Amino acid sequence: MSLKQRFPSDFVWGTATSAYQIEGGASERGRGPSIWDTFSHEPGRIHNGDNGDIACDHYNRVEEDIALMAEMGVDAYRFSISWSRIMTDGTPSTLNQAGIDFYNRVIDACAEYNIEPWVTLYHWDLPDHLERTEQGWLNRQVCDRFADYARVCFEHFGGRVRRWITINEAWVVSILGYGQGVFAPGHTSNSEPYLAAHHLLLAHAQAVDIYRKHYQKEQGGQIGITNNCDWREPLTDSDLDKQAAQRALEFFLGWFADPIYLGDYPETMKAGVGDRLPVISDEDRVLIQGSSDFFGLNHYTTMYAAEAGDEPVEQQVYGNGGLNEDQKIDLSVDPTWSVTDMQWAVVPWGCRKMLQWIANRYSNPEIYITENGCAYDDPIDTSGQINDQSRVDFYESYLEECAKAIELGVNLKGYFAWSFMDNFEWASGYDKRFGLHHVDFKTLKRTPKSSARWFKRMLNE
Ligand code: PNW
Repeated sequence: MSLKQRFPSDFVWGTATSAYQIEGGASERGRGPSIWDTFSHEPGRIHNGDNGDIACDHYNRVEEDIALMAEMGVDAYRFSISWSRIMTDGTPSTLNQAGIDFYNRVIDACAEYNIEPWVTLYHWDLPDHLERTEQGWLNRQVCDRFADYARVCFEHFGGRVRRWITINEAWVVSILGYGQGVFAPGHTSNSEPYLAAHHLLLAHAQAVDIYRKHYQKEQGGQIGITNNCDWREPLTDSDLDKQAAQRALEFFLGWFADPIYLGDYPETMKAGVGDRLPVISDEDRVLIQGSSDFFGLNHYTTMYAAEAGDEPVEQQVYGNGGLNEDQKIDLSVDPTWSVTDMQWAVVPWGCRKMLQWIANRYSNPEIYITENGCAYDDPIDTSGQINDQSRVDFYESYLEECAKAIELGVNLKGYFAWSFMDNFEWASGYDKRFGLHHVDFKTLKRTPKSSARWFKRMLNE
């Protein structure tokens, strides 16, 4: 049986991007700055001093890009809306028609090729005005701001968009933005991440409430949230290590998925974080619980987890481990595992175990992998080709494990490859390449890599 045949016939195959990472056109036609514009222009924040001013210039090349996507044969395209492009200062009083027109162009191009748009409302680019004047995600007011923004999107695009993702990776926003300070807005705190996360959850829930009350019936779409989680495998068979791995997953994914599917933060987090963890009030619980029509998962890698006990734990920056002093976990990797350019280990079976963990803990929800992929820098050869065999191997091996998960009863309904093209990889700048299409950042020329052709062949099998 071919790989493709191991997936249901209605399985959704797509690729993904996000606004700040690809669009450029940073101050074109009324777009206001976001916290990522400000952050990336601060010296020392981004590798090489890169920023998203031009990025892939997708703002001016939408049609070309979506034609390339269609060439691959995907069913769906996941992109995000830049909040400050459609509302210069983040509030409806600065509604920007040119911004609305731009996203209509994106949706038109999708329609032309019969590609289903999956729209993320928030992929980290908070309008800078809301950060400067209202303290961004630290102030509960942001939830109403987000709800207003979401309403405008449903109103303008909901007639043609059937899939909405409210927030992308609240964990990254909270931990990397407010804990480790490596992402915008660059704070380092051991309490702000929990407050920001609380508001991210509430903002999501308020937007969902509006969609369900005023738009869902008429527009007939679905709305959910996407969280990221890497797999945590117990280092040994000991009960302590098994508990450590479980605790790590609860601090990572349970933090956001437990309130939505089970109604409260995990007990392990309450114990580890204490009064820095906000309490979900009964009123807020009503909004949050059950607020996702599907389970969006971004998954990249796997690490071993072991009980750290009272040993001083190492705080690993860039993802690994969250605020580790609250979790007391030792993370490690097997030195035989191969790693990508992000130094993220390639462990396909971790993806299957992650899916099974979600299925077990949250009563087998419909899951969409809304991102999975890898960074490798493959050179263009003399004939102009990019032979990225390691990326092909990555996709093939992760999809094998997805197929296995489905065969074991996991309700996996779709898969989006991250990313359609090389782009602005946040603090790593343009140095890390995740694309199925190569982008020459001097000429902005796009070239399909071998992996794009592999995908096309796989989808046509
Ligand atoms: C995700 N971590 O980011 C984002 O959704 C994408 O925008 C990004 O390009 C992609 O994954 C690759 O990085 C993450 O440190 C950034 O664990 C960091 C982490 C996870 C995801």
